[in-house]
Amino acid sequence: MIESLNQQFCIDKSISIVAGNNNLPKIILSHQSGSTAEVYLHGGHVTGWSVPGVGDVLFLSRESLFVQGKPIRGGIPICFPQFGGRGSLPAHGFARTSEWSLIHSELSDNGIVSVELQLNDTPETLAIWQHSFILKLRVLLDSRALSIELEVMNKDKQSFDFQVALHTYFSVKDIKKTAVIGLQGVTYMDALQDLAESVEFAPEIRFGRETDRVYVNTPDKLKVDDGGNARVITIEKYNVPDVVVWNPWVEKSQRMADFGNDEYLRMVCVETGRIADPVVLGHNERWEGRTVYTC
Ligand code: TA6
Repeated sequence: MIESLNQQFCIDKSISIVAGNNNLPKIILSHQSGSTAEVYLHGGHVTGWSVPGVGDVLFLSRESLFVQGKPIRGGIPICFPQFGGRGSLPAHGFARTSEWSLIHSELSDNGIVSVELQLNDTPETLAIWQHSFILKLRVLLDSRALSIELEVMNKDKQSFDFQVALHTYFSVKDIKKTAVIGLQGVTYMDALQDLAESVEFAPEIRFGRETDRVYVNTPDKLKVDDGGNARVITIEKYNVPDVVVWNPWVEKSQRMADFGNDEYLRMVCVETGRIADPVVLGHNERWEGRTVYTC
């Protein structure tokens, strides 16, 4: 499988497919500047993004599983067609535990390296979500930016609604020296308080306990200040209104089998999605959203 994928999609010095963890097919993107990214077909899951002089930007748990039917813990899980437990599907939906197809690879004239993956409905998805769809993921790697584009198409005759999010795990040196900036004045639903609504008063969100909040209708630019590493990651989003801020802290970390007990100290999730107000698509209609991470 890997050999045939390379025959179709390999681009010398830019894109190759290798056997990743547990021999799962992994796409490696390499930019001429030295930045790299990696994407598993399993889950359409970006598991790594590294920039010279900055280091690894995404967190990946040392305990993560790489097995069929289970999500990878870390990187950029794709939540679709449901976010969290907001419905009858498995948590965060089935996209992150499905096997995606690689459909396109490209080295653009300006040096941007990109791949496109696709997930269609399958007998397994139709058994739990009776809608025909096409979900496309585009990953674009530049010298200091990683862009993630999602496109949903309704191939059904009836309308359907969905939630979608990039559940992005950022690597930080020390959560106690980390801040999320740009959400002051925004209303959030606190998942630890039965989704009770509050308004964010802090110009910088800092962490000292389990934090699990869905910020609704947020500004399209925010920052993750990884003070311990003296680096700031900028997040810019398009057609993606909501942001989730999550750190499991001590007790929840201990309850997560695929997450080290101490790993909460070195990660923060800042997730971009459409959660509070699900997208409704009619027959043949499509939705697109994009998030650009820059360091
Ligand atoms: O995005 C925050 C959240 O919904 C938390 O409630 C927590 O459950 C986290 O996602 C991880 O979910 P997972 O199903 O990947 O363990």
